[in-house]
Amino acid sequence: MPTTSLTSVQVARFVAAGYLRLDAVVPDELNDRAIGVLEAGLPAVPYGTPIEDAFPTGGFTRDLLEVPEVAGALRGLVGPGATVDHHAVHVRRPRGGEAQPLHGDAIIDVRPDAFDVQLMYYPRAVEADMGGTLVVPGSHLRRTNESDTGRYQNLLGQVRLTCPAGTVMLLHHGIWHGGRRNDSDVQRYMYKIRFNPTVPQVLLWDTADLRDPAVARELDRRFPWYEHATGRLEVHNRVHLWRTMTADPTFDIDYWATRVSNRPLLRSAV
Ligand SMILES: O=C(O)CCC(=O)C(=O)O
Repeated sequence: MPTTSLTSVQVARFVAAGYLRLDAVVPDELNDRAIGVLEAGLPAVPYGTPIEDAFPTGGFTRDLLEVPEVAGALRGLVGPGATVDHHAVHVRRPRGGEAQPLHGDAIIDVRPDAFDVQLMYYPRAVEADMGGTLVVPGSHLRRTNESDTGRYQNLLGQVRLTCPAGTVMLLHHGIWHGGRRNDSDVQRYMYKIRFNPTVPQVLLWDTADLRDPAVARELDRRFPWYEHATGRLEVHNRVHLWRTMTADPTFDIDYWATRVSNRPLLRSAV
């Protein structure tokens, strides 16, 4: 199966923002096929089912996952052998639905060394008034409990997705997001699949640019809604995730993680 690998800069962008966008990567033929499939609905997949068993060869979902950009990005983030957590079709009827409160898709999840990836696929273009998924960049490492963030109506720098047909987003499971009301006359389709890793999420992408200074620049990125002080904690948390994902316990940005792990007593005992 041909794949298009992610670079280290792209993975660092995911670690900083909590999501990656792959605009218009799914061919029109598959986008057209998607509409009938999503309208008809898809059978539930039991938690933990391997992709090959959940989505047989030649079926719509398998073809979607084999689009080279999608396959490469999934492999880079969640690795080979990922299993399916669940999948769901989200259709927002014209002039229908209510704004979902901001939420993360699970309970508080404090795993320091693993994350699930949620794929969101949009077979048709999403315009500004269609209730495109709202995401809050950089929110994924601020551990919250499901919809406890629902009281926040708008955050500076939030992204209300607009995109061309055939766009796929891959999101860290912790990202704050929510579908919005569809104020247009056009149906909005979104198909979501959550994947669980079964291998350590370490150096799974094309690492040729691992030492590129652009990697640290991505990881040091601040988002407009961050408080001055807590924004530093977000960078600190990313440093830890990057250390895990690169098996490099020395990686740091401005010594944020090094400083708070300096234990003279332990050092002198060695
Ligand atoms: O409809 C959407 O765009 C998002 C829906 C969603 O992510 C959810 O229900 O958790």
